Amino acid sequence: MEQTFIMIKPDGVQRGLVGEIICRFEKKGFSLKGLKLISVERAFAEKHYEDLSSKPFFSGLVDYIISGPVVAMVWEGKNVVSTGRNIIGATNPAASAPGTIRGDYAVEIGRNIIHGSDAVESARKEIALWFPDGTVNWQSSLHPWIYE
Ligand code: DAT
Ligand code: MG
Repeated sequence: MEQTFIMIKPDGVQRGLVGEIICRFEKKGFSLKGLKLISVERAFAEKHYEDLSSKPFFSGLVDYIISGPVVAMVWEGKNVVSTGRNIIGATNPAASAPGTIRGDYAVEIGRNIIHGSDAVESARKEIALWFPDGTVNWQSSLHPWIYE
């Protein structure tokens, strides 16, 4: 089954949105396969965002990600990468629809509270980076009530 990497950024943690965000993925029917509160160092944040290293906002983005602890998670489910992006909303909260996480809780692109992998391949890379010891292999007993 497909997996995605979801990270609650330092502002989401500081603002007390961890429970609310987890709740949305849980209630949707996705399964939590990995979870940790972690502070990362600059080199690690640069590795996570390496595809954006040439962007003018890169160093500010890295400063922001290392400014406090983040909640790193792996969520599993059918089409969880693209559906997870829909739950999160557009990158710029000014354009994120109401009902999405960014649409409901964020204002600025540089404080958009949550990260979600943008493709199955980047999810695989990000999960390997953030969970080098692997994730937890279990299946929810609700599975037959969520999938036909
Ligand atoms: P997303 O997080 O929606 O996948 P992205 O991968 O293009 O977006 O960019 C990663 C993060 O970088 C994004 O969440 C916020 C920041 N960012 C993106 N574009 C930006 C811009 N034009 N100005 C400032 N920050 C930006
Ligand atoms: Mg991205």
